[in-house]
Amino acid sequence: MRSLLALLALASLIGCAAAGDDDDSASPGVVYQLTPGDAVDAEPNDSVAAAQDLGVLTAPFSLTGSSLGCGENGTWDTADHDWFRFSPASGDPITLDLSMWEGDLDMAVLDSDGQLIVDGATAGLDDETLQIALDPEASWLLRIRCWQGKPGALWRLRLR
Ligand SMILES: [Ca+2]
Ligand SMILES: [Ca+2]
Repeated sequence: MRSLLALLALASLIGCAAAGDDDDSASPGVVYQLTPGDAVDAEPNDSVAAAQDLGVLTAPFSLTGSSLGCGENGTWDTADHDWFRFSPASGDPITLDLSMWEGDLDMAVLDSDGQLIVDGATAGLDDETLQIALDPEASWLLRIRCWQGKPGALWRLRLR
């Protein structure tokens, strides 16, 4: 699965000559590739019902993936939604850092009923950070989706 994802990411990046993201090193001919995290975005995970179960997470932890599609014209219709289910190892505050390449991604944490707890959406291409303390006895949902950018936009989430 990991090699497939790497291949997909590679395929989507080859030929992307325009440097339109927040990575100053972006230049034609450069192929971006992410070292897979402790867990990797596995499609299909496009709904709460299909959320990928990450189990109990202990910092430091990393999750990598790609947004196969991004939103267009102010809607999410064409965006790849990536849903994950997890429980923190403790009730201590955790920090979630989302780094992204080739897209403007948003992340949010929701409760198991799908009620929004915290939304990290900020306009623009800056990386996003959330700090939150969650009940370890409950399970929580993490949603990552691409508002605008290139299909195949890569992302890395770090839990610390
Ligand atoms: Ca995805
Ligand atoms: Ca997905």
